[in-house]
Amino acid sequence: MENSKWIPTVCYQCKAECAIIARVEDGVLKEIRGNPHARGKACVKSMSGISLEYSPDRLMHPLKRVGGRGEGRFEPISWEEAMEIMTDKLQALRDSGEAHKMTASFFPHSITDPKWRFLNAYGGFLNTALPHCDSAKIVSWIKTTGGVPNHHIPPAWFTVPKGGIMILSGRHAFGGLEDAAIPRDILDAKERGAKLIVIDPMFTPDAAKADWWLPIRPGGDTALFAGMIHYIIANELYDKDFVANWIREGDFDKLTQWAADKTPEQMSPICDIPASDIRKLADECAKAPSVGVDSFKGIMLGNAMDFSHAWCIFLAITGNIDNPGGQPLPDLVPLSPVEPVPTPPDLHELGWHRTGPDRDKFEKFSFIMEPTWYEAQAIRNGDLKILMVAEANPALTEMGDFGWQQAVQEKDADGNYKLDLLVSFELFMSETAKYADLVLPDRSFFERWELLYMPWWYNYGHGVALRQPVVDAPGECRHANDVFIELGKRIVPEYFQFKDLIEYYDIELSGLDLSVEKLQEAGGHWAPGTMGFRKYEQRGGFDTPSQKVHLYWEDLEEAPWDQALPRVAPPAEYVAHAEAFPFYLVSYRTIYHAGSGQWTFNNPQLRDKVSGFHSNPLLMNPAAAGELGISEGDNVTVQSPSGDVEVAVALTERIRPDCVGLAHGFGSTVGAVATAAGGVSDNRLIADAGTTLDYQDLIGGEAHVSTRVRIVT
Ligand SMILES: Nc1nc2c(c(=O)[nH]1)N[C@H]1C(S)=C(S)[C@@H](COP(=O)(O)OP(=O)(O)OC[C@H]3O[C@@H](n4cnc5c(=O)[nH]c(N)nc54)[C@H](O)[C@@H]3O)O[C@H]1N2
Ligand SMILES: Nc1nc2c(c(=O)[nH]1)N[C@H]1C(S)=C(S)[C@@H](COP(=O)(O)OP(=O)(O)OC[C@H]3O[C@@H](n4cnc5c(=O)[nH]c(N)nc54)[C@H](O)[C@@H]3O)O[C@H]1N2
Ligand code: SF4
Ligand SMILES: [Mo]
Repeated sequence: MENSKWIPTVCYQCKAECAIIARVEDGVLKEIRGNPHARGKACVKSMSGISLEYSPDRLMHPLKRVGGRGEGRFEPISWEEAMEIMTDKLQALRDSGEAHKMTASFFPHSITDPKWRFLNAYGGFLNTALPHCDSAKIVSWIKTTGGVPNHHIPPAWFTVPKGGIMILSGRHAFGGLEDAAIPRDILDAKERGAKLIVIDPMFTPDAAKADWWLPIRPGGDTALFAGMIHYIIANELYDKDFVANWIREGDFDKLTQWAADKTPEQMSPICDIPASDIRKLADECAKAPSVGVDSFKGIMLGNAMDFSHAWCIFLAITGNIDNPGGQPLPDLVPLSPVEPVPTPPDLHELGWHRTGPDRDKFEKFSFIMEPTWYEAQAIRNGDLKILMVAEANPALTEMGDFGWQQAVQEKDADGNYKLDLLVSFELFMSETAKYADLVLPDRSFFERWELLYMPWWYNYGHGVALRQPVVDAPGECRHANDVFIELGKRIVPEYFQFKDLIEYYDIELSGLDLSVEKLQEAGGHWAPGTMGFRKYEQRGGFDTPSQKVHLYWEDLEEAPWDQALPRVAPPAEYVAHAEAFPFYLVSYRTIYHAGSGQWTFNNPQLRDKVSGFHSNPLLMNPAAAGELGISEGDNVTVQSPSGDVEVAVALTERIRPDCVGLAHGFGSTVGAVATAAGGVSDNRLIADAGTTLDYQDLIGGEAHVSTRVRIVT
């Protein structure tokens, strides 16, 4: 195998972005593995990346819509024509003083992504998929410690000491991967004598490996943590040094008052965990050398802010902030700025921050960036004119996906689409691309340069990683970053003086005495080695205004309800629909698929009936099914207050009897493999985000996972 070589790069078959090595033989991709030099692991999606790379469904040429939106009729056009269409529309909107009515939805591989730069320079704004998951978590940590553990910052599981406790609460870490190395790290920690505790209404693969599974009632997590906080305070089991030295004066007293009536007995009926178990878990956590908690979908519950707040409090009073096995706080190593640095528009000043009726309330926003679910509402309001989507598939991922699909087709009195331009950068014709005016063929992650600068990424020790081309791109594929740089050069050239993407990255890396070439020579990743622990001790405090940990959030005293300390009531949607819709809908991920897109759902290996994940039947507990006379394989209609789907039932003991489970991401109507296999979209059942806009920002979570349903036979 003379012409065979292994090239280090970064996987992107899901948003975890793990360190991998790819073997290329005579210019052809042959094999993918985890990068051993970066503690990397490759999961099943990654290893089937060859099927993605060489899929016959790959987009090769720019396409322009010829039919109505959604009809899926396109004709090939040149890149120059596509660039001119985009440039003209963007220029016209900007000239009319409405640049802020342009938005881009993309997955930022870097906080200095050139697509983001374009948005800031142009005056549009970023609307990302990220706030779907965990803005509440990010905002909670900022409010508590001033630091920003992100999206993908679970505890550093490889640092958990013997006897440490690892809690997954609404977190399917073995399937909804934050990094393919995490299952190994958790299991290694168990080998060292740490304990794994899984709190989940489903018996997940994680639960199967756990020392203890607590089948919580959906939406009960805040109550469970509140009960533990009560017990720990009442029994003086908190970390006295940490509380005395590092918690803002007065906060612990307020917390003690708040916790007084949150006894395990009071909390037990809300979360459906016996009071004795709440006490036992609290006791174990208080006495353990470390406790790490991870959650994702738990954070998307209707009361996400309350839960993430309760969880921050729990970790603070047990002394589990920035300690081995606890919640790490990232140490940001800044990249060099590419001058001149564009200033993003002040959307609030423009009157366009949030489309909901209570814009002023959103000063206390719980979302870092504009969540995608404002898209549909903003189109209807006439507040969104140009939407550019890259690496996202809102037509299937939006709450109430049908609402999004209708909104992009809505026309004004003159018969013009309210959304003037919809562009989709994709690898395949996707559900979203089907509605687009322009469909632009992107380069896959095997074909492009990309600097990953998410300083907290699990694998990279708060550093940078390099994605590099390992094979040539087919047809006329162009990297979305190059297209945005070209748009920048045409529309806002003062901010795009650099030659190309490589020069841009070189400037950014220069302050670290790195360049793309040096990074490549160094094996594709670099870390400052400063992760460290208890950094607040050396620095004399946290980055909060008081330099101490804030448990009480006075800025939320005057939200429509007092949220200065967590509310323990279940999400409003659960309560409102409890009678007519007796089941909780649990949507969950599997290791085989990423989000909703063609990248995995159109991959024959990952859709294989035997070795892959083919379809998404409705999971039901046999006891609940029996009461309704439902047997394995029966077709049923699942109805929610806002929609319905027809689906076959799969019986399993692995789910609470009051829940039904539907794997997320299915329901595509395009793609040879994706359509041949079955599946329904869970988002058909979930209320259109427009209906909950007025309070969604404040509770800090969406209703993706707090929908109630009934089953009709
Ligand atoms: N393979 C794969 N990996 C991924 C992704 C992917 O699509 N595929 N997506 C990435 C992204 S964007 C994200 S946000 C993460 C998501 O990662 P996770 O949030 O871990 O993923 P999910 O499987 O959607 O949900 C986790 C669990 O929450 C449980 N759950 C539901 N309601 C409740 C509740 O009220 N309380 C508790 N305690 N548990 C509850 C579900 O049963 C499920 O097992 O995964 C990331 N990694
Ligand atoms: N009901 C329900 N809805 C959910 C969730 C849930 O659990 N339940 N999860 C929510 C969460 S946490 C999130 S983060 C969002 C995610 O939602 P989205 O951000 O919309 O992400 P995906 O569905 O993963 O779609 C990614 C798209 O990018 C394409 N793609 C892959 N690689 C490339 C590439 O290199 N270039 C380009 N241009 N395109 C590429 C894929 O083919 C796919 O169509 O969904 C949310 N929606
Ligand atoms: S979790 Fe798997 S698919 Fe996702 S980036 Fe890591 S190796 Fe790739
Ligand atoms: Mo997410």
